[in-house]
Amino acid sequence: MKILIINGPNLGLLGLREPDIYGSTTLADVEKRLLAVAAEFPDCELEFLQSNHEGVIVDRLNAILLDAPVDGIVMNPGAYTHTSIAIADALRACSKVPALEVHISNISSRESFRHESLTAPCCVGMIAGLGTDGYEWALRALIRRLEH
Ligand code: CA2
Repeated sequence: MKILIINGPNLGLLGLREPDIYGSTTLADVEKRLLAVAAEFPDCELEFLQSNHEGVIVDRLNAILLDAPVDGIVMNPGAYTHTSIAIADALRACSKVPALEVHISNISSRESFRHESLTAPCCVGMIAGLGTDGYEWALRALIRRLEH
């Protein structure tokens, strides 16, 4: 089972700025934690991508249908959540592969421009507001879904 973990723009700064909103855990810490979770399951492989570029994320999603298949996706599209028809279309194109959207903060309780997610309707579900723990819950939920 191969799962792609995508983090969008500015999430490479996790733990380094704005700890009041996003906490003090770094992206490297999150990825380490997710690798430990994956190791609990036989044959579960993770691939990580963090990019500040919309096209890089679209390219990786398109590659799922071409030469780099995966079984599931955990994605925090960052600010592209609220703006990117291109990422939403790319997710829709590979909708046979379940995707779970993660937000560290509770986007519903923040500024109104963060309330709408263009990408969440293309996912099987969304976890928001649980801090960086949300990535772990998303990965576990996805693995459970893929196992059954
Ligand atoms: O809550 C989330 O996970 C968000 O996807 C984070 C995005 C924001 O635009 C979304 O509305 C909600 C922003 C990510 C920026 O990450 C930073 C981390 C540390 C320091 C600065 C930015």
